[in-house]
Amino acid sequence: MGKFHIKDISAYEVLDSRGYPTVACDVTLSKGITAKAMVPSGASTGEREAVELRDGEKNRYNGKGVLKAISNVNDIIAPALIGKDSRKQSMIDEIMIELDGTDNKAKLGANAILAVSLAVAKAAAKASKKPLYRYISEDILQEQKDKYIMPVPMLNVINGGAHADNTIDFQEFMFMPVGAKTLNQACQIASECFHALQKILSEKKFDTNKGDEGGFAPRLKDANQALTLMMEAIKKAGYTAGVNKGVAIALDPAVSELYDSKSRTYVFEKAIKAKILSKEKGTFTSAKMVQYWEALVKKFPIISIEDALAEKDWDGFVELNKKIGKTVQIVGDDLYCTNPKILEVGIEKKATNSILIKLNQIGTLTETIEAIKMAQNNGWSAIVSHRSGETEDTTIADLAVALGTGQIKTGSMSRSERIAKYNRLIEIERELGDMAVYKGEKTFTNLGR
Ligand code: 2PG
Ligand code: MG
Repeated sequence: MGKFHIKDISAYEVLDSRGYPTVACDVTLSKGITAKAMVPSGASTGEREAVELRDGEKNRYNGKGVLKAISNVNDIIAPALIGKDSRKQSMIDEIMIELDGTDNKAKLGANAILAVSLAVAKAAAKASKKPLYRYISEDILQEQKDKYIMPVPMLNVINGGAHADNTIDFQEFMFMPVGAKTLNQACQIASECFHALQKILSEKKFDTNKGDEGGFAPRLKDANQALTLMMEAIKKAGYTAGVNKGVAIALDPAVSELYDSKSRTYVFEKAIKAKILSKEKGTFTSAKMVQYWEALVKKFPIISIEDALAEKDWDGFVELNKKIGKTVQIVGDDLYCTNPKILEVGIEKKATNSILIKLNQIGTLTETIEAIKMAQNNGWSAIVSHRSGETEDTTIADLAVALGTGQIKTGSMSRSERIAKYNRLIEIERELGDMAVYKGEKTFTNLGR
């Protein structure tokens, strides 16, 4: 057996950033090289995501244990992969897809399969003596690059929706430091704006507690108020707010969470509960939602909106993309669930102009890369993303650089599971030296901006 052959695969339970169990997996190659991967977990999940297998035993971790997924790795996946060449990523992923046999990885669990898929890639990278981003680029994609694109980060500094116990129905309000010259400088700008926001919030007597992704979770009135505070913070930190200079704003309202399929309306439940809106004022039709976004992007320097409509509201997406998609990035997250088959439908319908990429929504590295490439080949952007439940695993940083996505969404400027990804990007940029390119405002030239 050569040094790339898999000798052992061993999975076990670890904890994610919310303190819930998740799958970790160690892969050992024949000459003793080992690599570990850990799987993240979402809270506002899309209905068509691959299955995250949980034990459901109420007396253990409130049913959230992942021991079944772990035994699926150790007892079913490991015997099928031991002895295989770790560099054959697509073959390895295909074996697991076949072993599972369902179209949503319901039998073995996407959490089981992904842990193995990523640990195998990391082990092969180590055995190739290459950093993961270079291994993915040169060996998996078979691309020789003289420049690598460093992603512009989307930093989620105000958390609401399913990620925070406050009054804001929309989930994420993000800074995008498009005016930076390097990723390193983007982190500096983001950190300064984040801390300016903290000062402003506490001066105005708002809560500076944090939500799941390390952004603030104040009890605000509405999106308008959140955006106004962000604009103040950008200014206070000494930067300009703008879509093509300084700091732009990106949103993920994640409104699948607000959608009532029966009445086909969006219900702002948190605002209604907090008596900020009446039931009537807090209930939007799809057309009203589209109008709302059209007005909001005129008022604030918003460059990107993710899940602006619900995953079931395809017509609403098509309408919004028609109205503002020429100048605003319209991103589908719950809508596509990183699934190349669903993405194909979106491209056909012109439902959005961008896709959010989350490895655990689909469950293998190979299918994730397929989704990114499909988007890029159709002139769309693909944004690599964390989940609200994360670990210290930094694979997504390497993936964004390897695939040249130009954008990454990985949380706020606090909480180590988020910062770990920024620190990995800083490390990659340093290692690449002149080979690293931060495109900044040029990221959105396809939008006529
Ligand atoms: C999202 C994500 C990550 P979750 O909706 O984009 O920010 O949240 O992981 O809870 O689905
Ligand atoms: Mg989302």
